[in-house]
Amino acid sequence: MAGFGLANKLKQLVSGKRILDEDFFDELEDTLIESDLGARTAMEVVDALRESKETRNMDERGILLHLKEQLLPFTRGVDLKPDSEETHLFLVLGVNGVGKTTTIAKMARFFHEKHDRHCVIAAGDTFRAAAIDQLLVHGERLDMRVVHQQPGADPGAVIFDALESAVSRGENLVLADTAGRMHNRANLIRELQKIHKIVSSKIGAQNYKKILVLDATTGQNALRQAEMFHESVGVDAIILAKYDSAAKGGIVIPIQRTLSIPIAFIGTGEGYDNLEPFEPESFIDSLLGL
Ligand SMILES: Nc1nc2c(ncn2[C@@H]2O[C@H](COP(=O)(O)OP(=O)(O)O)[C@@H](O)[C@H]2O)c(=O)[nH]1
Ligand SMILES: [Mg+2]
Repeated sequence: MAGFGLANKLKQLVSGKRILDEDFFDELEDTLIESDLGARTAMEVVDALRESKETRNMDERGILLHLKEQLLPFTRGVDLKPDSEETHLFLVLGVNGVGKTTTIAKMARFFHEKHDRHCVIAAGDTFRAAAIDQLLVHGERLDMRVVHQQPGADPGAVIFDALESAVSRGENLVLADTAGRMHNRANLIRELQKIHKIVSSKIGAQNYKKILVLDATTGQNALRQAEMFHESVGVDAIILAKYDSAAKGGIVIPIQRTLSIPIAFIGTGEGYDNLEPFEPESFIDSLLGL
C-alpha cells in the first residue's frame, strides 16, 4: 500500500532529536486529527504516549510502535468468503460515485479466482441506463452473467430475479448493485428497506450480507454515510474504495469505534485486481509509515 499524508507528517514530527515536550504532543494530536482519526482517539493515544514511562527513551520507531499498539484494537477485518456452496447474496450499498459498481466487478473477479465461486451480478441500480451498461461491460470482460432489466425497473424485482435464477442454477454468489442517489434520503432508505425485505424472504441471514462502499477520500463524510446506512438497513461490512488516492486513511478508526462495523476490503485502483482483503496490521503500518 502507498504511504500517506499521515505517515509523512509523522516522520517529520518524530524524526531527529526532538524533545518530547508539550509542543510535540500538541502537534502530534493535531496531526492525528487532521488525518481523520477523530478527536477522541487522537487525544487518547497521545495521552497514553505522554503518560508512558518509556516515552522519554523512545526513538522514532518506538513512538510509532506505541501509536500502532494503541490503534490496532480499533481496526477489525472480516473475511467475506461464503462459508458454503449455497447461494449467497451481497447487497452493495453506498452513495453515488463511491465505487460500488467497480467494486462489484472486482469482487466478482476475486471470489471467482481466489475461492472458485460462480458469481452472478444483479444490475439493481436501475436509475440510469449507464449504470446497467457499465455492469454489462464488466460482465462481458469477466465472462459473468449479469441479470438486468430496463432502466426504471423495480430494483427489488431485478435482484429477486437474479437470486431466484442463481438458486435454481446452483450459482454461488449474487453481487447486487444498488442506486445511491442521495437527493432524496427518505426514498433511498425506503427503496433499500424494500430490497432488504425481498432478499430476506428468499435466503437466510447467514447467506446474506449488506456491504457498504465508502470513498476513502471523503473523510468525515464517509463516517456520516456509514451512520446513515447502518441506521437504515444495517451494514455487515465496509469496503473502503479509492484508498490509493486517499490523502488520509484514518477514517477507518472512528467508523469502527462508533459503529463497530468490520472492514472487508480496500480498493487500491481502478483495475479488477485492485482489491485487497483488509489486514489490520498492514493497514496501521502503512497509515503510520512503519
Ligand atoms: N483510484 C480509484 N478509483 C476508483 C476505485 N474504485 C472506483 N474508482 C473509480 O471511481 C469512479 C466511480 O466508480 P463507480 O463504481 O461507478 O461508483 P458508483 O457510482 O458507486 O457505482 C469510477 O471512475 C471508478 O473507476 C479505487 O479503488 N481507486
Ligand atoms: Mg454504480
